[in-house]
Amino acid sequence: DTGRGTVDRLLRTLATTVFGPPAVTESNTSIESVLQEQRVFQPPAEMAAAARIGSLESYRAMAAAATKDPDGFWGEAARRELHWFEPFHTVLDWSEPPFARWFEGGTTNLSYNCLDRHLEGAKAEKTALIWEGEPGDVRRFSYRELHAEVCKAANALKAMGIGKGDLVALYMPMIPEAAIAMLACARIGAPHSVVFGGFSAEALRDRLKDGEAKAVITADGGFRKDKPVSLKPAVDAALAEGACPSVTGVLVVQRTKQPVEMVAGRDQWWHDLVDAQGSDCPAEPMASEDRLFVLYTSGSTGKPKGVVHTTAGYNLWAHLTFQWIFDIRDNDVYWCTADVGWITGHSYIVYGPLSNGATTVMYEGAPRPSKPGAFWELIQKHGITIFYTAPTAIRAFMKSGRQVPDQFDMSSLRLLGTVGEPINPEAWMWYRDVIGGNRCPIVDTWWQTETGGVMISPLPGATPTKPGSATLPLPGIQADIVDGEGNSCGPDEGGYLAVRAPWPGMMRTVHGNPQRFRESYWEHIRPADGSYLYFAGDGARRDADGYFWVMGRVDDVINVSGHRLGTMEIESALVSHPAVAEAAVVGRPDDLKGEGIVAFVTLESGRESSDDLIKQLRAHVGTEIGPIARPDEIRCSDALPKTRSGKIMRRILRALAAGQEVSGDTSTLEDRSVLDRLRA
Ligand code: 6R9
Repeated sequence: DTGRGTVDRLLRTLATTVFGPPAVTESNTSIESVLQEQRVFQPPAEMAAAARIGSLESYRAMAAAATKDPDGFWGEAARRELHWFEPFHTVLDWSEPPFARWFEGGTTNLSYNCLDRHLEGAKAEKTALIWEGEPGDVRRFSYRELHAEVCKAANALKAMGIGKGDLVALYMPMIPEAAIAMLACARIGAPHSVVFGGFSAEALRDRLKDGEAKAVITADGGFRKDKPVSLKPAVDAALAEGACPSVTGVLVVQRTKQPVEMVAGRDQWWHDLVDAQGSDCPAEPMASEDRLFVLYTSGSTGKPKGVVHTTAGYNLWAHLTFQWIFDIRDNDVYWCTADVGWITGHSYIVYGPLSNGATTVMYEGAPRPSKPGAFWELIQKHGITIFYTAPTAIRAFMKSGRQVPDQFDMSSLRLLGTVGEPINPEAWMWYRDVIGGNRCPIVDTWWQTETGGVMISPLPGATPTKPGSATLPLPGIQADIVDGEGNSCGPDEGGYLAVRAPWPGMMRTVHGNPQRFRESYWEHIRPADGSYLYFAGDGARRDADGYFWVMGRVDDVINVSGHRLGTMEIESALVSHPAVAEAAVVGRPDDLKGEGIVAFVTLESGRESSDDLIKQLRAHVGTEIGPIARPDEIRCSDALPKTRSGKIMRRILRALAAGQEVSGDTSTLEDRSVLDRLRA
């Protein structure tokens, strides 16, 4: 059902889910406060004067040119911004939608664009990467040094028998070797698949199997909240009993010096193999549409899907968007706090910054009780000028109070960014005031794993900002708010966020499942004119100025602290426990995490609910998926609210989980007494 009524209902539920009353400020953050948000902040005049795109008029002119002649716009950008071994002959082949082919005929290499082309002249000695470990150890790499390290790692991969087209999985902490390994894979044309280090052995195994990975790069462990946390044992568990026969080699970085078992003939130390290699390894010319990486993300159904990105289009999009949204300057020191296990780490820690020859900062740690000011200390210490983080982090900082950041000198900052979830106006204002000293513009960037790079965002020298709005689509992006038939919605009418035309950074397919790619993104909404429209899975509205206000997911995906999780994934983890007969998982508003996870379960007959069992179930989800997926609350009951056709009525569960009145139609419930028992 994609009718208007459903959209409106979902948007209303989402509005309270996402912007639900927080305990963090005195003012009441509610959907009303977002709807009534009137504040507008102009770009600082000096920034506008120096910017590549320095006014709303130049942005509009650029966007209009891109709409009028997309091939001309993208073709010119690709020729200007990337190095090509062979030029492309076709900008876009959209003859078999939704399968796009960009820059056909061309060959290029992402690792070359990120490294080799910066080696001429002074840039070679510029700092490419500043890394700080949680214990405070610092490593710096110039572009020349990073190039040498990447070449050595690429040669090591070759020595392991990895070649063009072989998938390499990375399961790593936030250490320089993670970025080096990604660039080494790209260099030899071996697509990588980075698996977030917080995922469990089971989750890793699923991804290794689905991607038919040939090798795994990992570490003994990493530091988290002042403790070493192991990684290698999870790799061993994932590979145990021949579960992943495609994997022939494991490369292990020594980070924490925890004891690890090395399997003879399979496992090798990075410091043995990589350090012995030569520092020359020419970048492999890759066809534009050669697979660059696979990154798994949660959808509304079944197992996580492997989002496939390809070489040239992704490179161009990460490069251009980074240049536009941060209006990057040669002396900027840029820091994005994401993990390389997520798309934000791919596009905006590694590829976007390096492709632009910028200085990127990578931090292994997180703010923690022993160091609540860890982030601000890093900004002060490294003179960071651009800071990019998630709303969930900002809300946590708000809660602990401004006295923490106020102890640090953050006058080096000139620009702030947010990503991952909607930001409530109060958090936006706090960020601007306390972190940005009321001086730095904020770019609230809306995008997804699937879009490769940012799609909707202010340009810091051009776009007046409104707290809580991601503002306007980037040039070339035909974003729209539509109803179930693909008709554009009017001002302030809620609808689905969609994109009407292909763009270079779009995902190309779901690994091994093109049908799922079609169904998940292109078949929900079929406009009458037969055109293809990308369905993002988010609900949003556009105000009278054309500004986008993203509300959150309209599908069964929940966003916990900016991490995407499918409710179905968590449900199947729960029902794989012998005590559980059936499970339904929903999100509920959480003032820090955006959404929390609530699971309703019915137990197998003969099983009794107890604190101990609940604990076991939480731990079980942790083992099946990872600690981030553990429900905040598990409620046992003897039945779930279902329609007569047997569908679980999640709307009711969402209301119950949020402690709200169950409103709307409940007449389709098969057994109304279930509701009373659940309430009790
Ligand atoms: C980059 C990233 C994508 C989902 C997306 C949306 C939410 C991301 C947002 C935002 C509102 C923003 N999202 N940025 N919502 N405002 N600025 O996060 O990718 O992990 O794939 O998540 O995150 O719901 O659909 P991914």
